[in-house]
Amino acid sequence: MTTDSGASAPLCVSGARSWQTTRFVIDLSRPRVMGIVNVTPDSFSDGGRLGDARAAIAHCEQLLRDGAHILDIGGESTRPGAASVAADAEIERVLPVLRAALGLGVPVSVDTSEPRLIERALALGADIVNDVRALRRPGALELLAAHPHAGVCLMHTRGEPATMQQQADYDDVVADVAAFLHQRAAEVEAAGVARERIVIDPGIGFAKRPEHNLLLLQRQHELAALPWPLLVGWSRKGTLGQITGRPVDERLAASVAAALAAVQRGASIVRVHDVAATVDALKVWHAAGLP
Ligand code: HH2
Repeated sequence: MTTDSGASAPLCVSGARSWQTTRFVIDLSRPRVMGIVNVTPDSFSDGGRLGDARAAIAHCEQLLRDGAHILDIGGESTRPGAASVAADAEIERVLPVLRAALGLGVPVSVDTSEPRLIERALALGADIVNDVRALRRPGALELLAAHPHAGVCLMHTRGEPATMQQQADYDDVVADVAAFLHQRAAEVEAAGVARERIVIDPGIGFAKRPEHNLLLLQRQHELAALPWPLLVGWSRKGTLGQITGRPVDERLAASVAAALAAVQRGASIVRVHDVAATVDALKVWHAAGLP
């Protein structure tokens, strides 16, 4: 799946896409599963459960047994309406878990926009920065540009989680999101981050109403046509609740279905809570000759 990074590691195998990160080159010729580790008191689906570092590390180990290819550790809830978290608290939550996760032999991503945490995480050897604000906080882009290899995920959103749903107005959401991602990824490249280090994400549920999220899935091929690999996170999100009428803890089947649909429409990486079910579904999908 991955090869150790470094100057001599091959970036692409037979033309297939890959994602350069600090220690690994992730082969994207097969869909990859990013397992979510929320070290937050208030995440929308699993908040509070992994509050202490030991529980979070045990959860990382479980996600790897379940087949996760990448771990994504976050200390800020970004659900609609979430209060902003103080940088010190976020850093304190994430660093001990990150330190342990970096010893588990897989690429580790830090889900943050906070430049002080980005700096500390990169200094520890984090492989990827997953930023829902696409490196728009002052200093964030410079930190990635100064690093030789770290991967980055640039996501579309508008405003801050507390108020973002008030900005969910689009003439053509797919065209708007594609234009934003195209422009932001080009800016990040121009700042010195090589193309093979960048993936893009439409930001399902971020400043979007259910109809916007569904259009982004129905027309996802328009995003997949952009020159950067696509990461998508549908797991347990509100639009799935709206479609199925189910609360957040009963959205497993809906989440797996959405992940498969995203892969079929060109996503290279799916960000999920339920790793075992998603990995099984992708194995059957692959055995059936689907992408
Ligand atoms: N969604 C969430 C958080 N981070 N990162 C990317 N790249 N894409 C996403 O869709 C995405 C993300 C929100 O989901 P979750 O982490 O489950 O909840 P919370 O933000 O409440 O912790």
